[in-house]
Amino acid sequence: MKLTAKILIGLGLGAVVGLALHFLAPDLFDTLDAYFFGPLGTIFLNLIKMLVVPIVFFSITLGVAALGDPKKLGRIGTKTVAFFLATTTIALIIAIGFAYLFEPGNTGIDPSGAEYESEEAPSVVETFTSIIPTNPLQSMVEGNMLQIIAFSIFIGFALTMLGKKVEAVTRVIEQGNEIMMFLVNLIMRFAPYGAFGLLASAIGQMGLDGAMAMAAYMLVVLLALFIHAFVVYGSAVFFLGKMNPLRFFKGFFPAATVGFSTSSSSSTLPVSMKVAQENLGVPKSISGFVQPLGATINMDGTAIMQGVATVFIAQVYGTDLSFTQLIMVVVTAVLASIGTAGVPGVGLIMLAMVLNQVSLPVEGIALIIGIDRLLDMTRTAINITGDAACAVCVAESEKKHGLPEEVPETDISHVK
Ligand code: DAS
Repeated sequence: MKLTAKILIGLGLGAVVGLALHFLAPDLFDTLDAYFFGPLGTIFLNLIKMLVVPIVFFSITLGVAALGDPKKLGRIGTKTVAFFLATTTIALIIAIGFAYLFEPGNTGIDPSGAEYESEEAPSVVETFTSIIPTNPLQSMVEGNMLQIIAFSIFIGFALTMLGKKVEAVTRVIEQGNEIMMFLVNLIMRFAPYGAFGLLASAIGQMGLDGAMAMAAYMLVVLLALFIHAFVVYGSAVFFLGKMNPLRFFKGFFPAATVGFSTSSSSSTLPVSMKVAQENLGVPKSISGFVQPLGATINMDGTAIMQGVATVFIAQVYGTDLSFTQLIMVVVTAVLASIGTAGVPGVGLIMLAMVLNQVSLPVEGIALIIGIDRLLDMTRTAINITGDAACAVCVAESEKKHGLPEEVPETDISHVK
């Protein structure tokens, strides 16, 4: 049976078991969650997290080195960032439009007693100035993705400019990348079990009672997420990527299920890249540059949640947002998504930054926090799908420039 089918079965079983235990045997659920579901999900999450830093370093370094010509790096970087900003802005317009159309905040929800302690969000300026690492090894130890990406770009650029002088180092990095991809294959065999544990734990803790009260809000977010994915990404891969959208969504689906399970773009990165390269034919040099960057700075799904949540909270508190304020929501949410790493729940933390920008009570977040985990799963799957869509479009656009040389694959067929 295909791995995707196994992961879907793991997800489905996890949801059913978690929900059943939540309603029928909550005490048994607590015990199972503590000693089985939780550890099972955490082991899977940690296994793929283990590969994130080395994979980001190897893939971006090789991606930049394989691009060869620095002009190519500039061209690809420009296209990538332009795609990210455009799709995130469109995502926010869809989100805010739907929130005004369906008015989920006008369903008689009482905001009294809502309390939320917002965490300090990094300012936009410090987000950009802190991209250059003062100590690259410390950045790797701390998992500071933007700094690791910046350092990798510099190393890749140096490999290109020094060429044969450093071919031994280039070879070592190529082999390191192959080792990482081998390990991804190995770990993915555990994905169905990890997905089961993560879903059983999340659904079992949340139940559906919280969701009913927030049904309107949740449905508007989910509708905006799927419209954005199928309409915006579907159109982009069709017109720009010259790819049948059905092939794109079917091909990337295995990675989307892992993103849904883990609620973390960064943790899913090894799988996202493997799937984009193997199922969508994205060259390693493009995938290795676009997807790690996207997992860190491109979060359309998160921006959609922030757009809907801001209007929802304004509606619940009876506040009318002016057009200028809505523009500020779009700008702040786009910048907020750049500053956030792709880890579970980070979108909610950045939502506080957006609410502050338009002087809305941050306490409003308490109204939606209960069901945020389920929405986080869905928006993470959309976030990484957007990164893959960008990689497909950039790869197609580079064909007329002559795609960069492929990094030769080490033969691991004896392992598969
Ligand atoms: N979980 C985040 C991600 O990994 C998204 C979010 O928190 O909104 O993409």
